[in-house]
Amino acid sequence: MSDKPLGKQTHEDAVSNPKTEEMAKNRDDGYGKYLTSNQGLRVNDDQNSLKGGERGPSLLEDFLFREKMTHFDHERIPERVVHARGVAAHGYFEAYGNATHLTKAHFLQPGVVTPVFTRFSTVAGSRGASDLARDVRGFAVKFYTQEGVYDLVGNNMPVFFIQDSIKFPDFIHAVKPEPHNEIPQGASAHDTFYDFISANPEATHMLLWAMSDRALPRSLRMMEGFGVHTFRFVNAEGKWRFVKFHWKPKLGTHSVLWDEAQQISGKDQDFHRRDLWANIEMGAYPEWELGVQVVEEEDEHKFDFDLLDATKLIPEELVPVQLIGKMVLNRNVDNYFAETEQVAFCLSHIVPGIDFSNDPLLQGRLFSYLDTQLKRLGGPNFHEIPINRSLAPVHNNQRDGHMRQTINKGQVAYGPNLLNDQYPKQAPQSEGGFSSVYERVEGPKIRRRSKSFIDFYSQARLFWNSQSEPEKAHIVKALRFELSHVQTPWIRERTLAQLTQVDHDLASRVAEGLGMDVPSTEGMQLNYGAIGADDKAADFQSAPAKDNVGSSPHLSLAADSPINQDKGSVKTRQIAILATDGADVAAISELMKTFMEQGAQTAIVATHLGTLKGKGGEEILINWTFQSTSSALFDAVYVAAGAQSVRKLKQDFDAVRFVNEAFRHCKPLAASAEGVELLQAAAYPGAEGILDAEGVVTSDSTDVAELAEEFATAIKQHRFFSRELEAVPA
Ligand code: HDE
Repeated sequence: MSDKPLGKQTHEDAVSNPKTEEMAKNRDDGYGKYLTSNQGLRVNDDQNSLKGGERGPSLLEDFLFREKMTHFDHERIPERVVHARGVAAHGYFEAYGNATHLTKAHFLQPGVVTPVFTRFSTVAGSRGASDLARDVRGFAVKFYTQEGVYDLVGNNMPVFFIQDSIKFPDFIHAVKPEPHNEIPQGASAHDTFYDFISANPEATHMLLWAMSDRALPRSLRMMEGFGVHTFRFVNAEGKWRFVKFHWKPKLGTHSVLWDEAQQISGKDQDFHRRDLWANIEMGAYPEWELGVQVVEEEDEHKFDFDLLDATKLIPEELVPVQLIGKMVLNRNVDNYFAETEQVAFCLSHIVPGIDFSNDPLLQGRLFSYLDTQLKRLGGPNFHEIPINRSLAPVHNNQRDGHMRQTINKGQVAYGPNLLNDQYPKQAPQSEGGFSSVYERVEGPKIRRRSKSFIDFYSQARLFWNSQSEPEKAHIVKALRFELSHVQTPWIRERTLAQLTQVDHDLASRVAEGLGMDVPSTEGMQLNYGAIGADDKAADFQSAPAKDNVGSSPHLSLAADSPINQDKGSVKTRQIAILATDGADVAAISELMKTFMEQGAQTAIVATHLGTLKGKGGEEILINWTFQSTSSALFDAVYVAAGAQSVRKLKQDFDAVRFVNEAFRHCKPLAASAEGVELLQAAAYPGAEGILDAEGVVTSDSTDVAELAEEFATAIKQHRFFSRELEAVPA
């Protein structure tokens, strides 16, 4: 066989990235070149169309005009029906080499480094929606392995709204803008979504995730990823085990508050996209570790939930996550459309050593992704688009179709053939041929939900129990916000009825905000979702949540949660320095230097743009004004010393508001000498105790060394929710 054998790829190879090199022939920047038509004809005048007379009609003969305009008219392709808004980057995956006994997948063998392309997305909004919508985030990774493309198409939440893929079109129709008026954009706070939720209790667990802080990531670099379904690992001996995939961010998992999210959507709706792009550009490459939870085949039924049910997770306390590799994203795309828009993820892109399970949500996805690419990218040759091209050689008897790139030689396009000595030939497993796991399958042909899926509330209660008090308060506020936007009273009531099955306290806190009572569920049919017309509804009614579900600390984002332990860092954190003319520039410079050395990023926010003139005549460049930015775009705020500067800031309502909002959003704050006065000025209702609050660091002195250390410790904690007050808008 002439194909290159599977070799060991070195780390250096992958950082220079074989996929990046492979795509080189498709790149063009036009710099230093003449303008041409698509046929290579040099164009002499691209400013004027061909006309009959200077003021006369345009001529049909103008082939240059027609080519240019036709291409423009055809620039758009359908956006993804879900996950339309996304951002992606290149990088590499490095296997730790400790999974050899679990899987024969080559990219997970010791020392193997594989190029990847990773796309993050929101689900409901269209391509132009805000990054900060309350939504699930897609987390899709394409591995260009030496055995072919492998796609791990996951989300930032480990469960899903529905159990059977046949319900997906209904669920998406319910969450997307309502069809009569196309309102609201990228938001779940509307009647059709909650009508669906209130009739489909299988969605309750995921609803709580979507209402939690997980739906508002601080950064795409600071969120977990999950394969959601149970998959299988198959080792070289053919032994298989169930696995769940996890991505663990090196920077910890952090979120913003809903009030902040709404402000960010106004000030910078590209906030996440910009944050990912900027950090990669400045070399602060985001990293995640890939982990697996492994369940032996014989343990399939040892849990009180079904491993094939995608509305359930395996608590990490029951089955710990083993880390088996890491991903680094180290290069931005050259062209958004060619790469991020045209990348085609398919669950069916799999490699030997990994296999599917019978999860009915997964099985339906196996159909949908290929199907959707045919429509979106226009035909069956989308695998030839540079970003989708496999690094492993492709040979088969598939032919033709729109925009075919490969020039297949020879008279034979079928198998078996003798004319071409059987080539391209089927590969034995020993040569990397993919073979599905051998499994006995039997059962009646039946459309029915498995009874083992019908506990809709216990894991929702587990999630609720696992949240810290501030996180619980955020869920309550989110549900109050969402249900306030629902116009139909009985939809609110039915949703409360679902919530009360999870936890009475949760339901009554939400009800209080809505000015309602928690409804009695007596005689109410809570579930319409898993039932065919001839099924008995009572057979599919979930029991109430189990009493003894306990809690899973890994599900909380609190600073002391196991998922954030030892991950506190000031790296890539954005610190606003509030100062204006007359400020202590020497101290500002020292603080900036200290934080930049630790990998944080600082920006001076002042009353005007241009140069700030310090009290001793020194000058420093200003980055933003109070009109052009907002504290919502920063992680922490420092007010510099300097009597004249602070006096001006105190007179500027936007500067005062900047501090007040940062405080109410529970962010670390610091101030030196006169700067403390601005904090005091910002102590209007709801922030009276500002100077004594947790995470507020002040110093009488203008010496910033000690203050910077204490401030850094505060920034590492991300937020101080203990100071969260009722005054913070929902
Ligand atoms: Fe998707 N999903 N999905 N999904 N999904 C798509 O494929 C679908 C589900 C996810 O960055 C579509 O190329 C069905 C779960 C991501 O390009 C489509 C079901 C999870 C992305 C589709 C699900 C996901 C998609 C639309 C229920 C987490 C964006 C465009 C059975 C594990 C990938 C496209 C990218 C995209 C179908 C549920 C993740 C229509 C039928 C569960 C990250 O094929």
